[in-house]
Amino acid sequence: MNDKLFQERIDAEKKIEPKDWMPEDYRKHLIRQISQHAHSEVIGMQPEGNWISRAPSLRAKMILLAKVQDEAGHGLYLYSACETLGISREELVKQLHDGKAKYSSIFNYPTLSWADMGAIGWLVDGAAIVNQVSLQRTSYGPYARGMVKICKEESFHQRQGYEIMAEMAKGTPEQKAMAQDALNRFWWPSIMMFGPQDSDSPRTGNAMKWKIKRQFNDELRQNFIDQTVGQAEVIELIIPDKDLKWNQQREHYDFGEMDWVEFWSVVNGNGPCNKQRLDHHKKAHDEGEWVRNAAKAYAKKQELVAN
Ligand code: FAQ
Repeated sequence: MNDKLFQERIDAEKKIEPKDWMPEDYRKHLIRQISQHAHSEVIGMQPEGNWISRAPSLRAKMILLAKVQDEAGHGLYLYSACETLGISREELVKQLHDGKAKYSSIFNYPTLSWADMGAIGWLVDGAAIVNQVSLQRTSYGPYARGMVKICKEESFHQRQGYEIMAEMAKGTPEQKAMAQDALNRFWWPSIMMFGPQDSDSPRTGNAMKWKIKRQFNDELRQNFIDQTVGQAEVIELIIPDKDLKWNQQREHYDFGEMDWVEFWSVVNGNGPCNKQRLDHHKKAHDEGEWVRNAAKAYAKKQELVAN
């Protein structure tokens, strides 16, 4: 196998599997993207975990608990997919702790009220689904198959978030104001999840050539906006973008300019909660060392018994 034959396989829509030959840059690109995706799922548990003990009813608490557990599961599928590329879980976590690997900018914003649980499910999971539905057709087999299962669960997450928003929007004026405030704070950060504009996205070229990404950042962002505007209208909440307007010619919504200075600042570690999120992860990882040691010792013992 060589680069040319590999590209022919990709162009023929054949999946690449762990033991197949692949160019070193393809492997590295996948390790970067899949690990960052895994870190996002796991760090993404923190903003919602903040509200488990303060959920307004037992029903709401059970649903949120299940959702946060799902995110842990998504992290595990993704770390496992990444490990098939020849890198260890320990190394991936180290890259996160050393600041070499990123995670989604969205999780560096605080969750200030119960309505934020609604906004995260509706908008953040909604944006994640748009991206991940596209990634179900990614060229690397284990990543593509992981996406299929993850998307099913994300759909439930999106609906639980939308239900919270819908309930609050038709509640008391104070509840409606909380829902609107959550939408105001989470709208633009959710739009930013799709990454930089295509003209400013250094990874897109290879990602599209190798069919790791199947759609451009701007195309996915537009899809998300187009599908979300109507949902906001149904529950009578206002999207905080004065330039948002249906464009009959394009058959898409036009929308305003994102604050790119804020985007890059958060991506580069200077968002409102970057330090808090990473510190919390490091602490939990250190405190969990005895669990990992016990699991390793148990596996070793089982091996000895078997032999
Ligand atoms: N945040 O050249 P591009 C979820 C970085 S899952 C942080 O466009 P690419 C579920 C990018 O890494 C959410 N960094 O890069 C959930 C690159 O830096 P690098 C996560 C960002 O890879 C819900 C540089 O900027 N989903 O939410 C961001 O082609 C609720 C240049 O960018 C995924 O990870 C950003 N927003 O496109 C969990 C999906 N945008 O690595 C809990 C898979 C860009 O060179 C609760 N990933 N950067 O140092 C992807 O689709 C892509 O990696 C993109 C970025 C679209 C994120």
